[in-house]
Amino acid sequence: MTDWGKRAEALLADLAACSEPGPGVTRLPFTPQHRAALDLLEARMRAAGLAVTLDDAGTLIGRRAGPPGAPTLLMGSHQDSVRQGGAFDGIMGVVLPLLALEKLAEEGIELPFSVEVLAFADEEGVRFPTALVGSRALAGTFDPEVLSMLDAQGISLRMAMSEFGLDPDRITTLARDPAAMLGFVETHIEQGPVLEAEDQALGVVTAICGIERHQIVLTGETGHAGTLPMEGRRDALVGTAALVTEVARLGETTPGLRATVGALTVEPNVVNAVPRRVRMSAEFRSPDDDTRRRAGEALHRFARDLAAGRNLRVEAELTYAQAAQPCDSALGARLAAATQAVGMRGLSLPSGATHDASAMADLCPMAMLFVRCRDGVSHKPEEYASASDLGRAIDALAAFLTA
Ligand code: HGY
Ligand code: MN
Ligand code: MN
Repeated sequence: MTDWGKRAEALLADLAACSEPGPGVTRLPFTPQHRAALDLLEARMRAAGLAVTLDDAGTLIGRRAGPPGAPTLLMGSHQDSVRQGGAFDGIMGVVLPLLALEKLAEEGIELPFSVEVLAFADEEGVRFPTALVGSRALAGTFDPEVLSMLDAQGISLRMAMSEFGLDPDRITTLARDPAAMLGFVETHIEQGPVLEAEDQALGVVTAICGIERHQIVLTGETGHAGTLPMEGRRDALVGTAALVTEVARLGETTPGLRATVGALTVEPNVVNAVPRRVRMSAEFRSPDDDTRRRAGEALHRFARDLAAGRNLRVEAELTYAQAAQPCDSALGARLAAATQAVGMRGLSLPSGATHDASAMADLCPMAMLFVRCRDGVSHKPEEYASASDLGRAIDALAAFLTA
């Protein structure tokens, strides 16, 4: 009797090694680590009898064809990680449906439709200030403008994709025909504490929160830390500190809003000079889009007033936005029934994290299966899902495919 959870755990461990050195997993898109993960996945997909292709958005596609003319069910998630992230976020959603197909093949079960397992290149938006490149390509909502966006080394997304062997100018030809799609099902570690608190291995997602990201740059004047008088200083970091506190205050006082400053760069960033320029990120998330937008607008107003009061120059830009996205209730109900078929209660819950599924909703009905997450932690090396929960998810996906 195959222990599918152990098989998944072993493959996820091999994929976790496709990482930059350091704690946890760091696998950014269009990098040698990405290529190593694709090589591993391609070999496993071919061994499972899938036809494998890499599209020009960098999405690896493993296809099991159904009868001629049959519609296609899309499954999958993202291969990329955050920096020093976990071994399950994203990549679990590629491995589990792949092993569910392996399981059905071993049991000699044919499906009346085609299935594609997708490994999207870039969901996190960590390397480039954009995200969901692959899922938006399939949904036909990809904006070629983002190809000019630069990473921290000044490499454009276009350049990174071309050097990865892709043709970025063909991304807009990748849109799928909605009429030929049955739907998209994404399996993902919960990244939160609910399933663990409810003692459930699996749950079905009701909706994916909306998100927006801002970049704010404050510019003042540097000077000698020892000789420049405190009076009249134009210290960009002191101004930024007030902004950071305001982001936290917005999050702490607005129901249903999560607010985070995750990235900060200081120039000249030396102990004995007054900071001249500071760039900060600000991220707002909410299941309600108006709540999120109001927070972003309030922060821009606060930044303008603060800069005027401290004689600083301010540049505030909304760099990314993704609307909240309800999951398809019919597809979700089928997924919930499949979890109950493997002994779960069929719990449903919202997602505070964003996912490729929110982009895929522009193509076809989408649903998400969550897998329990130890201590609810994610985006850190301690992220963990047990082999038995992985096995339960594979059983549920197999039940879903054969329902
Ligand atoms: O940030 C998120 O919610 C996702 O992990 N990209
Ligand atoms: Mn993810
Ligand atoms: Mn993530």
